[in-house]
Amino acid sequence: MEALKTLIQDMFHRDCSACTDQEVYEALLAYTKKMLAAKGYHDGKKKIYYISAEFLIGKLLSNNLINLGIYDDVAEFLRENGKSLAEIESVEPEPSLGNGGLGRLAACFLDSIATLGLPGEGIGLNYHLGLFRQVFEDNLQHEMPNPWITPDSWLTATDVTYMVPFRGFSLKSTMYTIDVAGYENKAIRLNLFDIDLADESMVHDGIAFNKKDILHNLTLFLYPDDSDEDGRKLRIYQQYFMVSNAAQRILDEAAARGSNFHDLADYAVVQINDTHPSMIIPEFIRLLGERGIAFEEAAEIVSHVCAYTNHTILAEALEKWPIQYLEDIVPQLVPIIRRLDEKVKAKYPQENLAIIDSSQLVHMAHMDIHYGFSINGVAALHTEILKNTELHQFYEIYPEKFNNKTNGITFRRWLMYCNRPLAKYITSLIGDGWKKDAAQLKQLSAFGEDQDVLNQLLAIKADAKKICKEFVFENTGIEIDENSVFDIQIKRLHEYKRQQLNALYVIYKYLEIKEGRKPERPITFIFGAKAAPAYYIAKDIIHLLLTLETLIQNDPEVSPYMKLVMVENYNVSAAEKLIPACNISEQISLASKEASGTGNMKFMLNGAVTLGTMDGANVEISDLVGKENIYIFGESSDEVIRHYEKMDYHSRAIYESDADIKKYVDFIVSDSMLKYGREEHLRNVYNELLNKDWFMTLLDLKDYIRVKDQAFEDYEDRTAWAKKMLVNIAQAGFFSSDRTIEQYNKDIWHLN
Ligand code: 26Y
Repeated sequence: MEALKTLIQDMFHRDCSACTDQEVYEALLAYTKKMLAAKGYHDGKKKIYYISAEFLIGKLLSNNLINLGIYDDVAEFLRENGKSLAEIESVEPEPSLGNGGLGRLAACFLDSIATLGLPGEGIGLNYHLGLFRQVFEDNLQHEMPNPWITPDSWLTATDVTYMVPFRGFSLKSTMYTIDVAGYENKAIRLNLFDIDLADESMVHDGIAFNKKDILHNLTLFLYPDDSDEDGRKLRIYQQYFMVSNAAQRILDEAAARGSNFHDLADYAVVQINDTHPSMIIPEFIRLLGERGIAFEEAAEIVSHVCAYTNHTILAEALEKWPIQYLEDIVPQLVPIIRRLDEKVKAKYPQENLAIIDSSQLVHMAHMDIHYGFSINGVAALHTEILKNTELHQFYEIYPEKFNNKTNGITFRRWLMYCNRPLAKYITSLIGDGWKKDAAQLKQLSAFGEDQDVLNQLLAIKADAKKICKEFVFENTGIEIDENSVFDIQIKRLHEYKRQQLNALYVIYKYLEIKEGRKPERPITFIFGAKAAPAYYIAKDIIHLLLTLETLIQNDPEVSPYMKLVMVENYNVSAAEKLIPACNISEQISLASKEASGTGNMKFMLNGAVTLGTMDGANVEISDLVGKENIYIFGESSDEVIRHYEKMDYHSRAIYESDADIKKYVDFIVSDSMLKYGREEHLRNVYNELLNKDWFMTLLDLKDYIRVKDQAFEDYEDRTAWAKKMLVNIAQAGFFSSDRTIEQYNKDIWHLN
């Protein structure tokens, strides 16, 4: 640590012990950046470009220290100087470059690409104000800007710039780089493009701003509100800016490595992360044209470079842009897209295969599938649904393009960093081979009858809950009971994820307690979720949860037995505090709707037991741990799909025929609730459940209550529960993103 000591002296002319936390942070940032740069980058002829609208990377300091192998040394050095790494970390702003699973997956993938030594980089946008910062006021969500770029940040400006043409004007870009260290390996780059004139000062009243002022607003926010036309067009400006920069860079790099463009596929492979980067296909064709390659050949070249990952079957996320919008914004792409569409129509005249449909909408995913060489789903069930239902018409003509890549998570952040005591304990039992070969966690299975090991797992969990209790208190002002069961649902707020189902359980439990049936042990229900600013019913569900929080908190008959806390501004840092402390992991989406989920994997790795439906990767978790080590409830995806096809699900019929369900739903708009909540919002949720309930909450409610009660009962046999924890940890190795990336490389990317 001599070098660090000297650096601190040089920067602040003082000893570490005399510096402020902010100063120490700045020194560590400079020190770490230098070490990263000195490592160099993975190189090779062919390179993977992972293009994504989101990279939810989380704070970087500790993760980098771990991957550089100096975390313990730095922590020790700081301790000797009267500092704590945890407090220094709290100075670091959390980059706000993502929303949920898709963005966090991209971040885990960068870690694994670097760790496995593959030549690659991420390409995205440098949003100044990120997604919004969530603030609760009067039990309602409000949105504020989330600035994260400070003068001394992980971003390094480069001299790479391009011109990106739009109708009527061009924008100059600048590329910024964040180095991502591999675990005990070289680094790769995350390259974020920005405009030079971004003007944060135009934002007022929360997150409002002039959506037409593209010259100054292009990179302010991730997912600007698209409930009006200007908002939707801004998203197209953003997407094109991202992919034009990406395509120009990729062609430049390939040329520098010796490509003549005809052989581009030997130099570059592009992974298109959902449809947000899909315009890279026509943009490549345009740029290849400028470089002398005719349309037909350019289309062929691109078809060997681009691969598409689908992350959802929800129609709203399969983007379709009116061709007129593209005409208004990027007219240079329109003739190319039309020609691509004509080629498709000449061969396959069916409307459901068209790129441009009869309403003049451009189906971005269809373009990806026709002109990409690979399409993958993100969990086994999800890929089967794509093949058999959602994208069946494409599977019939291109069966060889479809493949599954079950998601994964990086164990460096989601165990070694966020749960150091558990990571250390695992190493003491099986050595540290698991850090690079996660499958070795299976060796833990040998300890299933070892009472000492089981006790130790329980003790580590109990400690994590104490630490989490502090975090929850700081965040919510509510004191939770560390001896209660921690039941946690943290993820984006979406109706299909069914936070409302969990809320109905809370109501059921509340009424049970009111009627004198108290749980054996108190329960703490923990939520964290942001709702998209224009997704009103999602915000109403947040209001329901916050109103329940207040109601319970103010009811002395109930609050000793249960609490509900909703963490404000749920983000990666909050997840790192909550996941190690979890007992029951809520993964309760309507079967068939959650493509994979990755929180489910983080929880199991940290010794939580899943309560979930047979959806997404839950199916694979269930297969791995066995039915005795997971709590499964609810209708199967086949049944759910049948209900959709037959249109025979009517929530009101269930409500009217089941007095219990009626009681719980009615409670939403009861006097008890109206005392603390707003009628308008609560009634919206009530009406939605009765009249629409698109995601079949009431269908699964009774089974959910039954199975969840069983889980709470089983929790009381502490040894039996500890065995379930052990099995979950031991079986989590499959969900390492190292495994996922190895599969991408073997089946899709083919890098050396
Ligand atoms: C353009 C807009 C409508 C949009 C914005 C964000 C569309 C989609 C998204 C984000 C999707 C997303 O996060 N999907 C999640 O991807 C994870 C990684 O594959 C999956 O684990 C998770 O099930 C899926 O919901």
